[in-house]
Amino acid sequence: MEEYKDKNILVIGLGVSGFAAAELLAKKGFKVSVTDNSSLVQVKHRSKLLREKYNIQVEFGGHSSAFCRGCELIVVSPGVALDYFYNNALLSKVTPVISEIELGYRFCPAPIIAITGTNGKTTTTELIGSILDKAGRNPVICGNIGNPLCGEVCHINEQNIVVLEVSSFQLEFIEEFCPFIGVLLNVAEDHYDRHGGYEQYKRSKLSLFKNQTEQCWAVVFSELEDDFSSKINRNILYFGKGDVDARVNETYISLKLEKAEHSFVDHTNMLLSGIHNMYNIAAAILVAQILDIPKDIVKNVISTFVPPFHRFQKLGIFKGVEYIDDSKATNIDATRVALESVNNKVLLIAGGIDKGGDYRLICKLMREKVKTLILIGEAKDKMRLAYNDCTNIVEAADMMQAVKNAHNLAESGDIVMLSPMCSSFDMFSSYKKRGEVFQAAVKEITDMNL
Ligand code: UMA
Repeated sequence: MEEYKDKNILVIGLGVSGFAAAELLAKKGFKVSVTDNSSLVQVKHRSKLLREKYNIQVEFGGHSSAFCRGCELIVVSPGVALDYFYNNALLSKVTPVISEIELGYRFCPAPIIAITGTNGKTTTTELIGSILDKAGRNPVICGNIGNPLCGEVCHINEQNIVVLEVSSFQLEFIEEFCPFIGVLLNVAEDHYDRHGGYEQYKRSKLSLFKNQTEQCWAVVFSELEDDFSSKINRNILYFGKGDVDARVNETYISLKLEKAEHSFVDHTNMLLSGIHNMYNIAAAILVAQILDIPKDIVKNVISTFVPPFHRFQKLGIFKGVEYIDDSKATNIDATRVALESVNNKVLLIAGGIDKGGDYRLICKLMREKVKTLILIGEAKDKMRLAYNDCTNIVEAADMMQAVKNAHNLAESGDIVMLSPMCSSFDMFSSYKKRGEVFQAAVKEITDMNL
């Protein structure tokens, strides 16, 4: 970064990433300014802090050409798509652009384990973090999980290991970013509204491995298309079904390195459930193997690991009906996995902001498993059109109404599940908030002690 010492660096977006990037740059003595197109109270608050503490100039409520022009490096927040800036010629296309994780990487003294994939990133990140913690390896867990890498690097030293959840947005503008271990969990339809299509989305995910050297490792799901592996040059370990390094069977996970095939962990008694989580566990086991972590520690952490909230979170059973909060299912594939993980009939609450995927991909499951689909949010019309011939569909104005409908329609043995396939921002501030509102509605209607 020395080449940018006296140059003008512009941070775009003042969410948590933009704030952390600007603060890091200021602390390291760089000239930085920030622009954000909203005037929300949290943006104003962050801009006040940056001005008062570091004398950083902040523009909020819009991106003006006067403010943006003349910058010599751009640090872009993950949620910002740059098309607007180029279309309105606010930025020159030749100005270098890096993402927040690229900036953090350039100041990070510790090795990084980076976890990406369409689904399962947070669970796997937390699981790897817990294993490293129990093994005394000083993990710092950050990234898309909520706390940006830039906000952590000032406290990180060479004794730490960074466990970084990475989204496709964050990978869009990396240059040197090189994780010691890169984990690719799965790739399914998601974020087409931002990336434009599968090929671009896939390219973004694959860039996780592009700078890896001979010392680095890739931990990859074995059932991805063949051309994924051909684009990864480094030491690869696979997890999945079949004869691979960590093999997921019906009831247990086994390792190829073990002399005789036997269970490394038995997944019948774990708090993590569903086949998707077995793949997440298998990936974590391989990471632990690369880092030489004793097996008894790995087994112990896996068997006691409590899954993060709002991810296929089983809330309880009331009058024979089970309630599941899968609010984090913000794409079609995540809901596919959730439906595949249950055996009973489902009253499914879904909808929100459409992300450009093909809902018809799970028509068969809709027919087989979903008794009634209860639609909320902006994507209602598109989803109704997609599933009209698959299942009974009703609409609800809000979450309380949706849960009431589900509750009234459910019979003993059924499951009421929130698994939206969409992002939440039309009705809620985040998927977490959506899950909390769902849980509050379930609590009110059933009187369960959640
Ligand atoms: N903004 C602009 N101009 C624009 C668009 C947005 O100024 O054209 C501003 C907004 O007004 C807002 C700020 O940018 O003030 C928001 O920036 P951001 O969307 O990058 O959000 P952050 O708060 O920095 O949070 C980001 C991730 N958000 C997104 O990728 C959308 C968080 O992931 C992540 O936890 C955080 O960085 C720390 O790394 C959230 C997420 O939804 C949980 N991720 C997606 C997912 O998991 O599917 C990718």
